Amino acid sequence: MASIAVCPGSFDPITYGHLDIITRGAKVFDQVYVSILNNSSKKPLFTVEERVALIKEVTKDIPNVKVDSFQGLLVDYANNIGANAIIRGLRAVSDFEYEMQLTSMNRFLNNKIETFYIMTNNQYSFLSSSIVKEVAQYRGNISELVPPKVEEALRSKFAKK
Ligand code: COD
Repeated sequence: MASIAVCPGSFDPITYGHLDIITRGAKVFDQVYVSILNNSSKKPLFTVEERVALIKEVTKDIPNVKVDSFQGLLVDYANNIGANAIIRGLRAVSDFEYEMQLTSMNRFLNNKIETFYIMTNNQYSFLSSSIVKEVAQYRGNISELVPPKVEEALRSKFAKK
């Protein structure tokens, strides 16, 4: 049986921290779905379509990665695509409380789906999409934080604002 994992998130936008987790996850699982939560109550900087396109572009060299979006419960989505694993990244102790809550709730909802945590590469432990957006907004240097296509997309978003 093929091992299928979903790496869910907002990815608004994808950073080198996310990409590190995806790349390492793809070495362990046969297929990794990078799946964006389509949440109408949030106001993201990038539309779901823009985020899908950026993730496709930066993961194009990883053959076992698929990019998708979903609405509703993560465990239902995982079940629908035949995934029995969830991949999440852990940056610091501060992530732990939220992640424990998320994993416990997901296990309560469907105990056949296991969550696997990948510790961040130390060089990305301070990195988040929110911080990257803030630095980009004030024209700071983000070239070591996001892939070039994402940097370009951020520059053009903030040039319009
Ligand atoms: N290094 C390593 N990992 C990182 C880094 C970094 N620098 N930055 C982010 N990550 C990891 C995050 O820890 C996460 O695992 C992943 O990358 C994606 O990050 P985000 O911030 O884009 O994703 P989140 O936290 O916004 O995703 C939340 C979900 C979409 C998973 C969650 O809201 C969800 O499942 N919603 C669906 C509704 C549901 O099922 N709810 C019930 C469970 S509570």
